[in-house]
Amino acid sequence: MEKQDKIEMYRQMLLIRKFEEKAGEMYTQGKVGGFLHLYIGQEAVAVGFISALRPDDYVIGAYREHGQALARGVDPKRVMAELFGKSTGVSRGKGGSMHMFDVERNFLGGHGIVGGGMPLAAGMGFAINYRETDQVVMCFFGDGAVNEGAFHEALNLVSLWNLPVIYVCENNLYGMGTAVYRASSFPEIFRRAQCYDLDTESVDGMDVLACRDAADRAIRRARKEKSPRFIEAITYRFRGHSVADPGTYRTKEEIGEWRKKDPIEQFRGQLEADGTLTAEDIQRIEEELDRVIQEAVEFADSSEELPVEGLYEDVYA
Ligand SMILES: Cc1ncc(C[n+]2csc(CCOP(=O)(O)OP(=O)(O)O)c2C)c(N)n1
Ligand SMILES: [Mg+2]
Repeated sequence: MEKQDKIEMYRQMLLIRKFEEKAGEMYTQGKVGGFLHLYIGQEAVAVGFISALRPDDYVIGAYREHGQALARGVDPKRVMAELFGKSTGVSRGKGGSMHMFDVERNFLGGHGIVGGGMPLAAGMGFAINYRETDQVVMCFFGDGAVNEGAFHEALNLVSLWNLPVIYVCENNLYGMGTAVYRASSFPEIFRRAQCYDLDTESVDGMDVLACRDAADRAIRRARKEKSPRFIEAITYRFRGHSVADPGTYRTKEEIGEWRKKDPIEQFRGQLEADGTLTAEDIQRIEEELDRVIQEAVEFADSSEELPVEGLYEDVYA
């Protein structure tokens, strides 16, 4: 991989981190209403996987999707404006945190229903085969989704019909306050996909290059052979399930252990050690991103809300 690509991956992870920190701050100031599920700690998954895609491929996420939207190149201004509920938001302020859509970037949500994106991804894979193109679909969801019926229906169909869908399960060890081992009959999630005869693998979700490698392999096969794949990325969210989570179900020690594996700090250390990133680069990227985030907040804050008539637009009836 080119030096410049690695620097860009570092930049994108830091963009997500800074964006999410600011979003949390804006929530406490009352600027963001409704739910807010932060992606802090999981940045390597979105950036490692999405950076391997072509612009004409499809991405679909769950409700912890701000990071995926940003990694897909959705304008941070429009993501922030969506959180603020403004008309300039990616979903015109009607979706909020859980429902970011950007058709121009083939980013198709943002879904509040756990597991809801999985059958949709199968449908998108079916459309790709029907049109005979070599695009792929990348579908992100949490460990909580694997206990939903939709998981089984979707995996069965992508395998049976050879659909070019890459399922990426972000196993952050918890679904709300429930640890995986308390909810899953066996906790190695990738093994559950094997009963549908899918290619599966488990990857270190705190290692952006490991995620990128797994994505490259999966995409190559999906494009050429229409072969679906299921990847479990083991990761951790540093913050609560949502901003309203008191977090009583995990210990400070556990969180501290995972913070030592911070994906951004790890990657920065590697890039500094091999001479890819200099102290000046780091400083320049920090300053640039602080500006980007500041502009996103100013844009969101100064944008208008959608007029009431707008509620009747973009609605199927
Ligand atoms: C079908 C459905 N059931 C229950 C919920 C309530 N709910 C919201 S988030 C969540 C936990 C999901 O955890 P996971 O998939 O691991 O995602 P994470 O929050 O860890 O990113 C649940 C049960 C829901 N949104 N949809
Ligand atoms: Mg989870």
